[in-house]
Amino acid sequence: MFSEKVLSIILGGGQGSRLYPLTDNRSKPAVPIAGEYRLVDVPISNCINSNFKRIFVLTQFNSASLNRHIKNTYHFSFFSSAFVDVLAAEQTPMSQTWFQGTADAVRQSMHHFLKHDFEYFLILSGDQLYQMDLQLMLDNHIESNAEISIATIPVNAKEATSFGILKANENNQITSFIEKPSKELLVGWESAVSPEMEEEGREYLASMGIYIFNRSLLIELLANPDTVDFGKEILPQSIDRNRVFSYQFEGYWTDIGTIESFFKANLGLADDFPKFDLYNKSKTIYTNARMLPTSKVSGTQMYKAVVASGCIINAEKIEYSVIGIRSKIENGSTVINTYMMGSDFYQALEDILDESIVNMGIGKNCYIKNAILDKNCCIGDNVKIEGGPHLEEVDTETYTVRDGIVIVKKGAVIPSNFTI
Ligand code: ADQ
Ligand code: ADP
Repeated sequence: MFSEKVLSIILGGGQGSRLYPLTDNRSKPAVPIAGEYRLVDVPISNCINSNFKRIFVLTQFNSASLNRHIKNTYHFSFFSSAFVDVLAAEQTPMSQTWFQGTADAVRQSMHHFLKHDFEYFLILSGDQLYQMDLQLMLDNHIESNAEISIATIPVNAKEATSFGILKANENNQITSFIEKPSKELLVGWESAVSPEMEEEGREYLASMGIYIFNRSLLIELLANPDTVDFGKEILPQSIDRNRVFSYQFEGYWTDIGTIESFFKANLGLADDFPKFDLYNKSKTIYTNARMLPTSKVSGTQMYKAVVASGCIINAEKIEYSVIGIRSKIENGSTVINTYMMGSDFYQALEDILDESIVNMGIGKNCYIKNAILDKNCCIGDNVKIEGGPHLEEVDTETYTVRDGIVIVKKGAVIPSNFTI
């Protein structure tokens, strides 16, 4: 059984331009993370672990890999009404445009939601890494007699300008809210926080972009077609009119909507004690069970390396890196500070033996540092890729440089002896 009270809606992404080129030919929820998962597995798993098992994923465009991933991964019992469904922006007689923003995405899909019985909408962002018991948030919402609840987390002044910032009274009722304030506007928005948070300089209460709305209230608020965004319109306008409460969370939570934060969060899994805990049974992150063979490693020095299933690794050295499914790395190569996403399939033996083809994976005697290698990359022999602040931002057919990180595009062929 699962909670009948809640319908979960995951905001799977707008155009995803901040994660370009990873979102070039897939929707944002389908972007691979942590060697064998997809971004969307995180909010879906949080919902499932909280016993909320009716889940819609809203996305700006339909991508084959997202649909395949959801279909292959989330099977519920034949007798259960649990589901995970993808809703892509669609043209209907009522709406002929793409989603204009987060609230508009929910409005345009409302006819799908209202076919179900539920009391609360749970709205979640699709590009965050965290593990949270959302049932506790619902309990708090009900106990406070709230109409809207916002999950919140203390952040420092630098981060505060990228989030919705709020102030709450002693009962946690939110009294004011400002979306992404400039440094100047932030003055006076500090909140009383726990001594631990204060010590870390985290004195601003930020919205985590996770909301619970009473069903009838959200329907009413979205009836106004001028409201396009939750952060910009719906929430600031509701503070004075409705009972809006803060549900404070102090665990690990990070937004991975940019290349830099995405890169850091992935490599963070190679830490001795990763903040995102993939080893806790009650917080399992689910993904496609691919039945891959175990990984095979030979002659490689590995320091803080996370290696997914199905890899064949003969590299010289792998350091502080995440190596995704079905990756192949040949002799003499060094991989440092790199997220290699892996491959969708194994190459046929005749292709591997064909000397005229650059094979999938990393060839011999390469040096790869500060890079993201998207899936199915073919990197020849003696290739040097070294990201860092010395590199200018560029976008070529095979790679992009952003925030000093080299991103080799999906399926790109980098010929032998190439240097970036
Ligand atoms: P942002 O994350 O900057 O701030 P936004 O760009 O609206 O806000 O994205 C929220 C979520 O919705 C993301 O997962 C995004 O991918 C998705 N999304 C955006 N546009 C969409 C669309 N048209 N269709 C479907 N999904 C879409 C928000 C809040 C802040 C809060 C931060 C916390 O506005 O107040 O602090 O989240 O990360
Ligand atoms: P995973 O969940 O394992 O990452 P995806 O669903 O993203 O897998 O992609 C694997 C896809 O790759 C499958 O749809 C499969 O059809 C495709 N594929 C398998 N073999 C090949 C091949 N030889 N060439 C191109 N694509 C392939």
